[in-house]
Amino acid sequence: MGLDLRLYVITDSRLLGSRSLVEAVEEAIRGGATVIQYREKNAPTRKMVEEARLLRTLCKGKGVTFIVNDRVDVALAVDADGVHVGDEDMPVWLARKILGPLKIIGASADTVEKALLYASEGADYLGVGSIYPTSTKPDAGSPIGIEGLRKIVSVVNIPVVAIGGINADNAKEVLAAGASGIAVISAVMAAPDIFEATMRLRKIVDEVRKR
Ligand code: TZP
Ligand code: MG
Repeated sequence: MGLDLRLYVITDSRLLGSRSLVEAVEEAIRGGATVIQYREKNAPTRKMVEEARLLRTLCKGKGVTFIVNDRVDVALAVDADGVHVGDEDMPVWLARKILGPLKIIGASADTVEKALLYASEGADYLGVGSIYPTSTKPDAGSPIGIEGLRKIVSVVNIPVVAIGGINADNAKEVLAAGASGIAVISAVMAAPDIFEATMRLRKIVDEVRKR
């Protein structure tokens, strides 16, 4: 399907300060994000649909994949490219039943067992982590580290994007462990210059993947 997971940038409205969500995503796209995930844990559905629709349009114009976190209904409502689900969301098999074969479904996995289950249920890719400690997701559980990532990559036959505490200093080792890409929140959304931060990460990813 041509899914390019190299640099998977996730929104977080709490980290934006005076910047707007659209502005932040525009900058991330300009800096080289290959996927944008709309992640909003505390907004009314109406607001989510409105914001997701804006980002959907932005991404479509730039050929960037657009994924909605948690919410199959919001993904459907704005015709997103797909949805990302975790343990407490719609099960992967049911999201697949609702969205059909053409939408992208990503699933979060922090163990080999979950990774195998979600792959068997029809996930297109896995978000694996937290790799390192992170303060962005307080309930992320203990970091699984590079070894945890390596184990999961070795047992599944779908691409893995690594998440949790990833930044320009550790991105290389994550990719070297077999991740198809890196997923970041604070490294981009909390950066003083979102464009610059994204471009820096994209350069690192492309350098590693060249070899
Ligand atoms: N899932 C596992 S860790 C995490 C999510 C959503 C948070 C990642 O945020 P950051 O700021 O890139 O560590
Ligand atoms: Mg979720």
